[in-house]
Amino acid sequence: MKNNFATNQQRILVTSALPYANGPIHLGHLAGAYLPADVYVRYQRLKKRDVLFICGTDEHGVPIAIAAEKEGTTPQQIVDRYWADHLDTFTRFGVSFDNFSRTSAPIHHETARAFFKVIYERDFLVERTIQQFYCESCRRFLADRFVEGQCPRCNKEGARGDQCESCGSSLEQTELINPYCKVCGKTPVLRQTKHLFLKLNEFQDRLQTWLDGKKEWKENVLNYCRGWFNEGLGERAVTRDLSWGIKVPVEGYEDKVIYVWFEAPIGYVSATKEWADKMGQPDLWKKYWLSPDTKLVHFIGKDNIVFHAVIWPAMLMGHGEFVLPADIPANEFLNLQGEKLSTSRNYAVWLGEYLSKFPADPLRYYLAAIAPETKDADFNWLDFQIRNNSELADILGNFINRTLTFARKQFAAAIPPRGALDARDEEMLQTLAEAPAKIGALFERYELRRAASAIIDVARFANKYFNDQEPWRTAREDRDKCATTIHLCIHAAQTLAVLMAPLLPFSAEKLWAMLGHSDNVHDQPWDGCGERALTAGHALGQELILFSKIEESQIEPELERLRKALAAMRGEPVEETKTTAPEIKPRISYDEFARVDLRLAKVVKAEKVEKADKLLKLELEVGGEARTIVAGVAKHYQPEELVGKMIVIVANLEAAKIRGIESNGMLLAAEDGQGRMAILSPQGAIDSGARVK
Ligand code: B3M
Ligand code: ZN
Repeated sequence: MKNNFATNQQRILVTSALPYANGPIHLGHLAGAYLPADVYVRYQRLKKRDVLFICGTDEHGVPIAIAAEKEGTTPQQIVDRYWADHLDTFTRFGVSFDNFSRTSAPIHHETARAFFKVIYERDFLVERTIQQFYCESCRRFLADRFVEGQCPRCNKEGARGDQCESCGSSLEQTELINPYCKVCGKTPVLRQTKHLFLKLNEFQDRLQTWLDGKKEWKENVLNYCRGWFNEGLGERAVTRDLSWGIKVPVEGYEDKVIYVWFEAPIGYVSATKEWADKMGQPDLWKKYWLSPDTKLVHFIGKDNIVFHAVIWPAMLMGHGEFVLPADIPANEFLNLQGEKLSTSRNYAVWLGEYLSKFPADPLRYYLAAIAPETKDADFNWLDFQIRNNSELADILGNFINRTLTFARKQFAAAIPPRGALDARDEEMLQTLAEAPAKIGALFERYELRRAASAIIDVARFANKYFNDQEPWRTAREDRDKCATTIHLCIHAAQTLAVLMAPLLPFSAEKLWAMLGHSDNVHDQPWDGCGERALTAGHALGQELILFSKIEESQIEPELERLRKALAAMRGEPVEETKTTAPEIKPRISYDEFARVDLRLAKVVKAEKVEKADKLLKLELEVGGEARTIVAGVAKHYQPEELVGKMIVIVANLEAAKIRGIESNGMLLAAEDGQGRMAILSPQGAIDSGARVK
């Protein structure tokens, strides 16, 4: 039902948010706008749809101008460096853009100015004179982030002229308390300046009606827009007093530039034009942008929602010629080891650095498996290691490996013939036949988490089939049956290669070659890939390890670096890592221990304790009795993860009032020297209230 792909819409234009060219790409970027888009595009290519994938760097705006001043270089030099860096790291991560352009390109300047002119001529812009901060020592107006000060909402220092990062409020720069110039630190003065404002208010009704028709959109995106509509759309300044940017094409505004958020989305159009030029067919871009049949999909992170789902569609409506977005699957944020990312404090995992140590596919897999689709997600190195080792290596990789090793040993590395089928064989074939439609539907709806686990499920099923059919036994007792089993396992491997191609493109290519194919796995048809017949006698290729295990020694340095960055961020001394467990306490008698009444308890309800970021309030059921406890586990567990779980509590601990809540007991959890925590749970089925001894 969520699949809004009408059959006449065979043309899809996919964009990923244009990353700012003032810093390297990190995992937060990937999880938000790049990996989901790439997987979607790769899938659509296998579906043989006409799909075009467009991106490029966002090279204007205040942060880039400031960075250049700080480094004593030009903005152009900075953006040149990062454009090349982004293209390189995206390519190595397997992001398959059809064109990766940049907003400093002449074609973008032309396109953006022409767009702006149309909006101006259609009377959607109005001139307003406003008071703006001016730095007398730098002799310029301080646009947006050039001015900082104390936030009028949360009182934190370092709020920027457009937004406070601490509390997230969007601000008018004149609201800042004790404002100062970001470059020289002096207190600015207010001066008059004129700007052009987009009459966003005139679009509110049309936008609302348009969005009302987008029932299948993600709830987070729709909610966000509703919030904006409820507040009422106002006029928004779309020009800036800056020198770095695209000159405003209106008389009297020659010394001002177009606001970066006005011109950046037009970059999607210019990047398509640039692609068409490169293809030698300059008009080809029109097929995508000027046709109402194009399904335009913008992949973004949640901080970009208002610009893509409200302002950009208003601009498109005002312009009148271009297709409107068909979908905007925005993702939530990715945290890192339980904390918010901070690029300025180096509390981030940088893609380039990752790729210098690990292959791309395990990260693609892990980011898909934990994708922040409906709520913020957490990147955790240990979890990354575990999922790589236990899912990619032990399930998917192992199945491929045992199948191909067996085929080499028993059938001279050629596909054995398929004989009579038993019920298990039929079941295997049916699973493979159904997999493309099932997994395809998930890709179609951008459900990476479920798609990743569905792919592993196919491999898990195939592994079980291998075990159940016992080919090592039938190799001696029933050669035909053994041949059939291995034939079907290779069939499963071939199906898996196509199924995993959108998510694990490099491993899919490797596997395709291992199966003895010389063509490209990314050119195969998705439809029917589970039913594609195998030719008996076809020679298999060279066996390779598909997924290597990741060792603890490989992730330890990563954790160490993040621990240090975090300590520095908090101004704490950098502690040396405790690798040994804490010292054992003095011995006690059995009787002393026996006074502690440990019981199993079932978590019925869990919720955060207000204004206490470490605490969860847990409602428990202990052998038919209800209890409430407060536990300091909120940094490590989400409330919903715990509901239904059986835990161990100290049942006879004296009651304590914690944040006004009476806590009757304490849960048992283990904690190590690295800040990790694990709640203890029983193995096996057992009733709550049972005594633990
Ligand atoms: N450069 C903001 C960001 O990277 C911005 C996106 C532009 S998309 C047109 O978050
Ligand atoms: Zn200044």
